[in-house]
Amino acid sequence: MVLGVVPFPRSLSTRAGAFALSPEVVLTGDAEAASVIADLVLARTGVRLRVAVAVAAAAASGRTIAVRRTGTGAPEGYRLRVDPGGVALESPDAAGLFYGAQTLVQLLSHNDAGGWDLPAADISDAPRFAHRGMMLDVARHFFPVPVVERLIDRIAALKLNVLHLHLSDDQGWRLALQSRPALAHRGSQTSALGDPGGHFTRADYAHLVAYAAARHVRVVPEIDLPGHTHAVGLAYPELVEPPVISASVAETAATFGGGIPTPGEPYTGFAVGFSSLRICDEATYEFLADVLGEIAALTPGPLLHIGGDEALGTSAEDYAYFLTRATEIVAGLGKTPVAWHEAGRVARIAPGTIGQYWGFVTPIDGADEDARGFIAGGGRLILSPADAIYLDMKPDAQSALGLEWANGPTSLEAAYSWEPTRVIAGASDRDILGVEAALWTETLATEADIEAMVYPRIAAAAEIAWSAADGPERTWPAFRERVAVLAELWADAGIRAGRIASPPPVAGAEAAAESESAAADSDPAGSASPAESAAGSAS
Ligand code: TNX
Repeated sequence: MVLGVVPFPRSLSTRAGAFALSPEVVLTGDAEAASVIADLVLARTGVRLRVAVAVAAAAASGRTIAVRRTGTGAPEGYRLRVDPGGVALESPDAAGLFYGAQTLVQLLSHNDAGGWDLPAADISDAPRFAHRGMMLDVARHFFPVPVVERLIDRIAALKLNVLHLHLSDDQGWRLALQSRPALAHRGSQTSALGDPGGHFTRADYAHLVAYAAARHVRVVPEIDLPGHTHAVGLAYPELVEPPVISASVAETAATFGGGIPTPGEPYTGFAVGFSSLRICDEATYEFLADVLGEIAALTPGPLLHIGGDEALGTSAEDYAYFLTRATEIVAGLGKTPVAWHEAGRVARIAPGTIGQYWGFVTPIDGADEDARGFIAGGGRLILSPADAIYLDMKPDAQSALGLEWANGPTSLEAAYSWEPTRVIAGASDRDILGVEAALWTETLATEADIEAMVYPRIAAAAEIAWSAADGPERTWPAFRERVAVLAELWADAGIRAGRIASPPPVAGAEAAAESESAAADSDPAGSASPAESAAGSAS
């Protein structure tokens, strides 16, 4: 039987037999993790397990799921042992218990009696990379708090631990600030495609940070600077340069609409690289101190992202001057700056600045050289190769949603088939902080749009971020089979996932029989995958 476990653990072995869930099963031990498991199991199966923190109470009833913090072992790791008579989950920390709970839920399957079973198994697990993230662009289209909450739950279920919020761009400013109220007031009214805008209040943001923390997810806020700042000019025209209308800006307007950016008017098109803060004006740095200072104070996590991408109308000299000062401001606030990879070409950015690489799996145009600049400066890299894990690339040529510029369309196989240490020559595991999938939202206006683009490819990003490169089942054919099984869980949870493409036809009778049985198990090949039929019934 194929287990829908993604990301795949360091080691997993199954034995004969199963642990059957029933309302008599008692959860014992760590109270927080026990209640997480009870909630997840209830949502997945409808079975309400009892939580008895006092072990004596549980002993009387017999079968238990025993949850224990051990204090030693790999951070975020866990051991899960399932026997027909009981289940034991152990971890050194709360995050590891949380991830063990997620694995437990992925292992659940229907039994012949109409109930739910866990297969007897031994699992030992821990992550490869510390930073396992997803970026959501709430600037091109704004998404309200409940949508972001659901996304947090869903990425946490795949053992991701970072939500990077792209909070500002040419099309909108999405966080209300006490120090600069005009930003949200004037800069957040619209979205790309002329759709309605919106913004988070400080309380919304604090709520999301806490909601994420409860699921072992840290929020990394991004204010994109010095480009991508047209919306700043709606509030503070004196801080921005006039738009630079290049041939590519005009061409993007011709292809996608949205017109030519005009000072003082909201921009609803898709062009990039036309806006800039005024680099040589001290008022700009007073603005940065206010905005970054307030966001740093609202954000408990260590990272603060200042963008730095596509400042195409800014001279190299001005760009370097700006990035030096902006990263120093962030460091002075006690945070580690993060910037897109272009900033790695600046000689004097704050030491330890983290670079986020958005070039291709096989770098072009010196993007790898830029990325190595961060390592030289004592920093590390977050890898977001655009032709693999930019989730806004069309998943297939027929998709009405998404863009294609990064060698798109990007299949699930392309999202899975790359190795982090082989992207930037000279960057070893130690230089790589982690992996982040990115969802830009120029073409995405609704939660259903998000789901169609995020799923199933986010599962590929999660496995690359978590599972060892040479780990068990860390191959495309094995991953595809597991994802097809996991898609049933997604469909049951109401997620309107994109479809999982059919495996290519296989030659030979033996192979054909094998592919038929795989189809019967999980229907990865059928035209109506579980995920797809969920999409059908929901729309
Ligand atoms: C590039 S890659 C961008 C974004 C766009 C995205 C669309 C990067 C750091 N910037 O501004 O939204 O492409 O795919």
